[in-house]
Amino acid sequence: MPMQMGFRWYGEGNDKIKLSDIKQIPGVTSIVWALHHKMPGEVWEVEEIAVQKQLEPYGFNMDVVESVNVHDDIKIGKPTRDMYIENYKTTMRNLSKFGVKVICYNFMPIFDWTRSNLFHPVGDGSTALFYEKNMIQDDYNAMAKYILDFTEKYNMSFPGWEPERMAKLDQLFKDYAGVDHEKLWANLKYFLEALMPTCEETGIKMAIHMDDPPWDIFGLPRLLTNGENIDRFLKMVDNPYNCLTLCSGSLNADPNNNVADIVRKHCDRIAFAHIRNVKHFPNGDFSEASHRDCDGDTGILDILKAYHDCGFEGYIRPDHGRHLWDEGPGNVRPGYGLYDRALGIMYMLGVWDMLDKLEGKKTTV
Ligand SMILES: [Mn+2]
Repeated sequence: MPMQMGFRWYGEGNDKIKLSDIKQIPGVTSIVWALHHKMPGEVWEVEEIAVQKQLEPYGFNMDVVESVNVHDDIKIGKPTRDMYIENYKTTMRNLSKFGVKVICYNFMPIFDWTRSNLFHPVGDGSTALFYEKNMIQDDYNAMAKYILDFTEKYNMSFPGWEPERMAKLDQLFKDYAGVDHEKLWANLKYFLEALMPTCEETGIKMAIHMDDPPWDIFGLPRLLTNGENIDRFLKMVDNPYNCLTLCSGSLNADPNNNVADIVRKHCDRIAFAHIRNVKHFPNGDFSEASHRDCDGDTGILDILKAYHDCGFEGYIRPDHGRHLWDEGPGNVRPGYGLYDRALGIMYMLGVWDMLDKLEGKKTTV
């Protein structure tokens, strides 16, 4: 099976982009979706999942879910984790009834992706997500307030930034007080070992997303941060269903990470590839950039070549894009506009098609 190109879509009524818009981007086969109204730990019911059959008339598959979020009790290792793991298994079995093949998830304590500015000028009139190192130091409440004020003002929700959870931040920090790196590794192992039989039963791969940014923030441990820790993760539960969502932009926020090398080393365990370009500044700040190789420092061409060389048969999606033209606060999900992701797809498929051609292969969807 050839590589499949995906596009993340937040669902009817929750995303201004229409499926008919996405249909006009050449080469997209897969809508990367989720039930965004579900809280971490809740079972996704069959009737709720069935709504996604709306993708079928457009010829899109629903193979990849991003994300089924993991309840904090599992990450902390509370006794209640077993109940939440059982719920997770039920969700997997329900998803498998609709042909889902990959679940993307993450294991970051409390906070999901973290940025200091959602609409930072890139310099050409567009804006992008930005990380100002000095802004993300001690005051987690200030950072959370910036994100939540934004979501409230524009009446949107971000996965991983549920207001219900964020309202209990101080309590969550207390709950995580004893969870250091080793405890978090052990809790991740416990979670995955419990799920592997259900993966084998349902054929679903669990694909962990890299931590974004790939370093500890606010004193909270982060694990999926570099090549060495990825090696450890894959060995820890050495099962073909224990896979990666290799996010190039998350990893390359640390310029010491060589994403192409990781692709070559672990291609068979990468179920899902996020391709995003990042531009670094000397003071440690970084900005997200267009997918064009020379617009950032991530090595997009090397990464695509690595996937192509190893015969990658998983799913690729453009990760975040810039906000272009009329896209701005209030009419676009930060990082998830239509235009720059569409441009990113065309750039990636252009590279991919040429690599196919150089090998004498016929270009396919
Ligand atoms: Mn990503």
